[in-house]
Amino acid sequence: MAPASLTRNIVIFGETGAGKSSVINLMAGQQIASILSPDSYRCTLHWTEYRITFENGTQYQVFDTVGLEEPRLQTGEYLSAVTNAYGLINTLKERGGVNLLLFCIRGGRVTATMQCNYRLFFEFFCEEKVPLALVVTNLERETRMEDWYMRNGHYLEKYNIRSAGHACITAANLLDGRHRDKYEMSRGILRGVVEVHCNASMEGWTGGQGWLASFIKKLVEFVVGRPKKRDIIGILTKRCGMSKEVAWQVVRQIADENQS
Ligand SMILES: Nc1nc2c(ncn2[C@@H]2O[C@H](COP(=O)(O)OP(=O)(O)OP(=O)(O)O)[C@@H](O)[C@H]2O)c(=O)[nH]1
Ligand SMILES: [Mg+2]
Repeated sequence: MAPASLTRNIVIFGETGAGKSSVINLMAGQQIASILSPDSYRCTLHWTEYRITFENGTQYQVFDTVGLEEPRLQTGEYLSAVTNAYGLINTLKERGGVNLLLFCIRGGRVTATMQCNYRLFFEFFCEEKVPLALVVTNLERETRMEDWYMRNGHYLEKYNIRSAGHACITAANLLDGRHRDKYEMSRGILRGVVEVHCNASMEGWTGGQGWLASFIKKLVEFVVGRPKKRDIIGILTKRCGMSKEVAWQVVRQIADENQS
């Protein structure tokens, strides 16, 4: 069995303004992540890390990521996303792998961008190997926050967004009256979902054989135009620190996958 002191790694993702930083603060019980700074550096799959310890001593390392803002990426954004993905998977590998994905969405309409973020993180980055829990925010106006899921769960399924569990919550800290009670209640709901799905006995996922080539190829689906081989070699050598030989191997793997 895994030692009790083991840190679980959580990747949280979702569109800007979905409430990721607020969810981290709610989970932590203190303000550790800054809320919405529109001027901050935003590049798909760029990440910031936070450490959270629950009262029972369980430690979590939460990776707060930048998601897609729209379903399409320009070539430059695509190349930066590849660089960030490579950095993130290597960092996660050093820490023992991903144990849980938290997909943060605002309780409203289900959109195509939500679906793209789900595909990017769950299908492409984690190859469907990591449990995913949905965190639905902005639900303080619901009489019972869980009702949102009753009404909307089937829309998510229509977009092929599937989750192992969900937390219907409010993550807004500055509310008063009964909304304040819902905020406190939300902490319990969120922590419960994290504890249930962040299985300590299951090894963290670190990306399998040929992960990078496979990720690069899948991500092309979101790109406007067709990225050039020499641009991919360029970022793998200049920004990911690979030798030319290894970068060529990756590009050849992508081509092999295309043929098979
Ligand atoms: N009413 C309400 N507001 C919320 C809730 N969650 C977050 N907010 C507000 O929504 C805004 C965005 O929240 P953030 O937590 O910064 O969202 P984010 O996903 O981290 O955004 P980025 O860092 O830009 O990607 C802030 O003004 C929050 O106070 C919620 O459950 N209810
Ligand atoms: Mg944030």
